[in-house]
Amino acid sequence: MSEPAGIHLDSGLWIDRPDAAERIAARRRAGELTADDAERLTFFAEQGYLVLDLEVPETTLDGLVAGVDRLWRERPHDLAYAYDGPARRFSRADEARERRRRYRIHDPHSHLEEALALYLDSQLSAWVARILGEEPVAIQSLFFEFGSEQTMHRDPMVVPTGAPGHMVAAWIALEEITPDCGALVYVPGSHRLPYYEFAPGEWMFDGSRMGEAEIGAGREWYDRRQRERGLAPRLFTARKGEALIWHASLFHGGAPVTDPESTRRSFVVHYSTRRTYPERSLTLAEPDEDGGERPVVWATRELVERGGRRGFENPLRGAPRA
Ligand SMILES: O=C(O)CCC(=O)C(=O)O
Repeated sequence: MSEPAGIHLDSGLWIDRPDAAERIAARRRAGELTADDAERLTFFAEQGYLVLDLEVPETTLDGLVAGVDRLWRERPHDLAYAYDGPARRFSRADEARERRRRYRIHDPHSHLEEALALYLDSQLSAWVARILGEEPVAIQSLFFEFGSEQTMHRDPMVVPTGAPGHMVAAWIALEEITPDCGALVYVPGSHRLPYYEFAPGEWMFDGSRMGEAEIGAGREWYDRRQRERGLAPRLFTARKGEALIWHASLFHGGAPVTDPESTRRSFVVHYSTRRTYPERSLTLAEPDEDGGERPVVWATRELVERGGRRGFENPLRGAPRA
């Protein structure tokens, strides 16, 4: 039996059209882009990522890291974290057991000024706007203290958006990132691959209906596609303050942590197009009456704004105690 060809995810965004390179050249001729910006955009269109030196003060990066120590002391009930499972309120976190590799904090921009500054950073936002070709909106932030060891994936497989493929993400190094700390791993050029069909017509992974069998079959299918095209993974070993911006469809994940003493402090922002993304939601595992847990969806339409740049508020911000 021949293999399924996969699904083409039609974002409708200019960067995904076959004439993207010509459009960049035309905008360069019209003086709308500098030579450097045109070169970087062309690289992004071809490779699916670009690396930037952020012009943020070091105190912002260090302040965010110090702020996370404070969050661990205060454990706010209206902030979420996840450790090897669903997101839960920080007030339920157990530092001794859970402050370790693979944990993350969701939307710390609601509690830390430095995280908000990066969430709405002007340089990142300008690049994301250039890539999307329209007004972006930051939709979520994540803080990682250690390597995530996250499975290789493409964001549209797991993160819903209003329009297919309307997403860009930025990964910011809050300290020097070495190869042994479980650095971000990505596959240049993989954004142009078709999508595996987990079920007929479905490119998203749905954990309520799918499991290890679908994950394994998808991994094999994608591995073969990458090998056929000679695509190979690369580690983002970064300097403090460097950021990698990736295309929605770029394969990425967390490399294995080989130095158990290492940290990998990093901050991630996901963006979509403001026009197509009206509401942000977050599902938490909340305690139920029987001593178990039930999923509760928190949603918000509230935006935070700085200098005309917008992002969604943490949906849990200001929530009453559970
Ligand atoms: O930081 C990582 O290890 C992975 C982050 C990631 O996959 C994401 O935020 O989409």
